[in-house]
Amino acid sequence: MAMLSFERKYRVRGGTLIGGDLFDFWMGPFYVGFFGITTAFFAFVGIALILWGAANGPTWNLWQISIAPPDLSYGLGLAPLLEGGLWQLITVCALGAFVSWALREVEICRKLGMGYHVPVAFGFAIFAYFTLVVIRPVLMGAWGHGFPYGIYSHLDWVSNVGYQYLHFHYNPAHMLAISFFFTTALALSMHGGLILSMTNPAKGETVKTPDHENTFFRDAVGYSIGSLGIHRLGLYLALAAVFFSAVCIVISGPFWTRGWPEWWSWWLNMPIWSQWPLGR
Ligand code: UQ2
Repeated sequence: MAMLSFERKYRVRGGTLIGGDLFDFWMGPFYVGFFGITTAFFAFVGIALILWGAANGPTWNLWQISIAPPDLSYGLGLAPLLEGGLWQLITVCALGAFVSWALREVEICRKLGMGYHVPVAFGFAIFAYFTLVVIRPVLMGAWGHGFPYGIYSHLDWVSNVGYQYLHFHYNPAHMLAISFFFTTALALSMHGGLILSMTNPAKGETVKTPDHENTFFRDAVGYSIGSLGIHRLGLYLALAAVFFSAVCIVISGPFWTRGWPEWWSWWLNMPIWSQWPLGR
């Protein structure tokens, strides 16, 4: 079905979670809905607060603008606007906008009778952000453990927090997250390469079929996961990467406060090693 007639057929009432028909309309190509309004509201207020914070800051250099969280001495209390209060309000706006966007995706899925895979996947990204700026700071007793909102400043934060645990690459959840990121890149490059190779035939050749896809990988590695399976695998790998990223930071501080290399003492201290060399 041509896209224009498809959209005419499926751009129908219903599927809304809240507000009934009130916000059930489109603006140009974009579905609005109740959560389109709340997304726009939180995004507008959040960006305005960032601009106001920048105007009260020392620089307009885009790389150096930064909105810092409150000092640790404020604990989990509210801070004055220019001493971290802005960061707190901006965090509320960011979460409001992200969750609104996810719920707007849910409404679109419902209209189309589709599964909720896209909003669920986006939910993992929101969860990772929530872990950084809410769960971990709450577990550690101060909003000051959140990261600053700035291009360079958030990179410095990641570097400093990493070195605080001496060597983050010894964090087991960090190891898993990185492995999942790399495997995601491997799977997507295999999949992208395979799809382009069979849909871009040489002049005079026909577009190839799923049988070609399967046979290529059976010949190459003895196994084909299938054209549906590769997408399930890709989604799983990407979500696992995000999930273990959230785990690796939330255990740093609340669960383990020393250097990550030292965590591996449990392995070095296993009783079995005192038996070595065997027969001593
Ligand atoms: C596949 C398949 C696809 C694919 C790809 C494979 C026809 C279009 C890429 C190959 C995938 C395999 C062998 C699994 C790789 C496992 C990991 C952990 C990277 O079989 O089906 O569909 O795109």
